Amino acid sequence: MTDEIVFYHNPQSRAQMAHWMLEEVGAPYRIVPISFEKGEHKTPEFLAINPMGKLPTIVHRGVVVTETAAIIAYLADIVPAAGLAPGIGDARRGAYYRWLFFGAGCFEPALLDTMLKRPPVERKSAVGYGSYEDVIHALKITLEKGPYLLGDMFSAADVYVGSQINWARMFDAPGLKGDPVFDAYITAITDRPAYKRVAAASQPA
Ligand SMILES: N[C@@H](CCC(=O)N[C@@H](CS)C(=O)NCC(=O)O)C(=O)O
Repeated sequence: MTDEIVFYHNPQSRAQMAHWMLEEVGAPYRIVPISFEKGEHKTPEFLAINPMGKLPTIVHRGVVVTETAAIIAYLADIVPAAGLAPGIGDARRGAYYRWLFFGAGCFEPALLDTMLKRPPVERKSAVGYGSYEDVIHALKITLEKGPYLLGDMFSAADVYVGSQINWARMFDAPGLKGDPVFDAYITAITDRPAYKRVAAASQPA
């Protein structure tokens, strides 16, 4: 896997998660900085690549990949030597999919609804994520066994879901800060060299 990945990036965005993953796998990539202020994500050129006009977006071997979870899972697959996804046929692959999809389908909307103070829905049973509290509980009891979402194996699911937990804690989302389980988890994943490289690169000069 030597072909360069083109990475449309803005550090003030979900693209940080993809950046961390790019560093984890060590694949060659080239950053194309996208300024939200200048509206570079809504130009005809960029919309031709990602009609949503959103980041992160990557292009690899002529194929566009959007959606943070998909990008992260794709990167794990194209660099199997990085060991960030259980192989097909490995039972842990089920848990791996579970947490990636949970991150995109349950945790993210629960988090956004909570942070944006949207009124709670009346029919929790009809809402995919149930309630914010249910989502946090599901994460917590899994990480209690830990140390990672897949037990002993750090995976791309931790890059994705862990990034979301980390972000949520920075903005004081309920139930995540000052909790020993989440504290230990965040300490462990943010201690990774790839995470630190991206964090250092994102510091204002
Ligand atoms: N579902 C997408 C969401 C991507 C997204 O909303 N990105 C934001 C930045 S965090 C964005 O590009 N916003 C610019 C805009 O929509 O104008 C994903 O998971 O990657």
